[in-house]
Amino acid sequence: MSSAGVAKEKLLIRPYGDRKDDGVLQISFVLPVPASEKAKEAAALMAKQLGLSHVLVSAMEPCGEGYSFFVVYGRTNLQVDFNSIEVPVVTHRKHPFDELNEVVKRDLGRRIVVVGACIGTDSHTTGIDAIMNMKGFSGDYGLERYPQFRAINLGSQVEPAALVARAKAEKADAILVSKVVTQRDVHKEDARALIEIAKQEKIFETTIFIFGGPRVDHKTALELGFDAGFGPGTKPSDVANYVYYRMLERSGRAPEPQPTAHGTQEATIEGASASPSGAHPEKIGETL
Ligand code: B12
Repeated sequence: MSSAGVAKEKLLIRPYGDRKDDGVLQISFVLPVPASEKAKEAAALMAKQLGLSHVLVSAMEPCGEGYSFFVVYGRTNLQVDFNSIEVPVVTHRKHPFDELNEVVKRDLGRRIVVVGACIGTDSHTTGIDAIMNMKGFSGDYGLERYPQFRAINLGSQVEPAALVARAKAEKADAILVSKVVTQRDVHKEDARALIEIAKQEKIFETTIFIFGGPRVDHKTALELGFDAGFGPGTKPSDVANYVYYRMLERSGRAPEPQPTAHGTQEATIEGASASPSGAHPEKIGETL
């Protein structure tokens, strides 16, 4: 059902291999046995048990001692109704660099303070650096470059408590959290710990929490108590615009999406939006 309560027409889709709707897909996995004809048969059996037909083990490679890696093709008769899927995303204006600095100055009358780090034992600095460092990422300046942002990058292996403490000391408007290692869901564990500490330190309600990393999406971030989640390909300008609009929204001044005064286009910031109903309602406002 659409939000207006009108049933949407179904759009059934399935994987496309050689011909549309043939259901052909490719999976890859590791089995904890050395490569052999028997291991190959085990891989085929695994694929059949997953419900695939026309199974073909197209590659088997040794992968460490006593392990083997497989690429297997097969066909599925499953399908999904594309029109029944709802994913939280937001459309709002995305200002270019100079324009964003202007509107921050005009609308907020001060610099936005953001404090970020890659938390826990995670030593991957490149994600948070891409967003915060002067140089930025993919031709897009980082937050340090914005005159209207004060960006404090604490680097990697920062304990959640240390990040919260620094953010509190700096009266940060937003906390930027990066997690790249996701083994055993450590990213979620650390993210939850950070939110808990922020609540204890009484900055949860007044701060914008942003979660990022290669395996982070907006939905997961909302579930963990963050305002927004940003995944692969995020540009610093996505984050800068998100924080500005979120601050306006929280102060009850968010405008309707519309072309900017400077005539630039509206843009979609993938992965940044208000929450689906029910998730952390105390922190969620209207979609911008
Ligand atoms: C470089 C690298 C390293 C370097 C890191 C150097 C550094 N200074 O960062 C070194 C060699 C140190 C390293 C170490 C390890 N690594 Co490593 N590493 C990589 C590698 C090859 C590239 C990562 C990278 O730099 N990406 C480029 C950045 C720009 O992309 P990104 O992080 O996705 O960031 C973007 C978005 O995600 C988003 N984003 C990220 N953070 C944030 C934060 C905010 C607030 C926002 C808004 C957005 C955002 O914006 C960014 C720009 O678009 C990846 C594999 C790969 N090809 O991705 C493995 C990888 C990440 N490493 C991996 C592992 C396992 C490790 C080790 C644990 C290995 C080991 N056993 O010792 C150790 C880590 C130890 C530790 N204590 O953390 C695994 C992680 C598996 C998992 N999912 O858990 C990967 C995926 C390799 C693999 N396939 O196994 N690694």
